Amino acid sequence: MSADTTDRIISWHPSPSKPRFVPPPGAVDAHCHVFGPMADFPFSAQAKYLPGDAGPEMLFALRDKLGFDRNVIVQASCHGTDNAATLNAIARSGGKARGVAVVDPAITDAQLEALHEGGIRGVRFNFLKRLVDNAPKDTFIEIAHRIQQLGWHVVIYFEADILEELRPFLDAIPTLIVVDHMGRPDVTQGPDGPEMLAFRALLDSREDIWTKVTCPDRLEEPNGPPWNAFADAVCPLVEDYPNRVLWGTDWPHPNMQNAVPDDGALVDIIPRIATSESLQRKLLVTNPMRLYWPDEPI
Ligand code: 0GY
Repeated sequence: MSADTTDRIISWHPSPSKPRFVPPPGAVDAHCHVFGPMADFPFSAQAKYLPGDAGPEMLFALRDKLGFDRNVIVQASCHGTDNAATLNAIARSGGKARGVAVVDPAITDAQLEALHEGGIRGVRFNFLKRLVDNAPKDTFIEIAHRIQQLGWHVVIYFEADILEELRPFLDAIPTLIVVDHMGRPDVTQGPDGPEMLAFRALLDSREDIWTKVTCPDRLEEPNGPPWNAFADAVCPLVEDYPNRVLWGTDWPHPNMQNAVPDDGALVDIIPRIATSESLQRKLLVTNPMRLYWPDEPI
């Protein structure tokens, strides 16, 4: 995809509101991305969307405005397997960011070590056909075995309709797994709807499957706020799996250009899904710190 043939997409709010909810000290935005800047970090030739520049300075300004302390930057599909933009953002964070990479199967052990040095602590496997051309399960399993030695985990992005098909693949992953956006269930079915129950069955199958309770804007139609269906469906999940949940903004909200969410409103859903200070601290501080900064005291 080239910049001269396609308009670049802006998918983030120009002036997000200041949230009413004040995150606890040390709060981590555990799912966000950077785009470019393209002049320094060109997008992949296989990118399915061509975003505007949303670099580290913008991300860190939003972090401060929302009252967060740290970021986990997930390599976005538009950068393919070149993690330079993500590494650049981590390097500019002064220790306040770590990352999740997307890697080519041909990556060498030395290159994996360099990613670790650069702050990467996981790899992402993306199964969304609108984002990637293929998702080779056998290759992913091989990669998972290699990154296990670094103490990393696997982040998986899939939609609810392929959960059952993916179960043998998920069972074969030897590391801790984090599922993006709960595997995108239909939250309008409610907390006991079939897709939420299927996802709970996955969580119950292994103690080391975590999830991001993220993206009401992607999971609820029509898009909110107040995202009541999301809050109703997700609140019991946070209560039942309090040590295995993460939260993030998803900024700069890839592909949400037609329904750009206000990041302040997204933060204000936190006390509706994590209803006590204890749950909020686990969701925003203890859990992400255990996964991404295990070397630092909490
Ligand atoms: C997300 C969701 C999306 C995009 C990506 O890597 C990406 O491009 O993750 C999406 O379009 O659903 O989690 O950011």
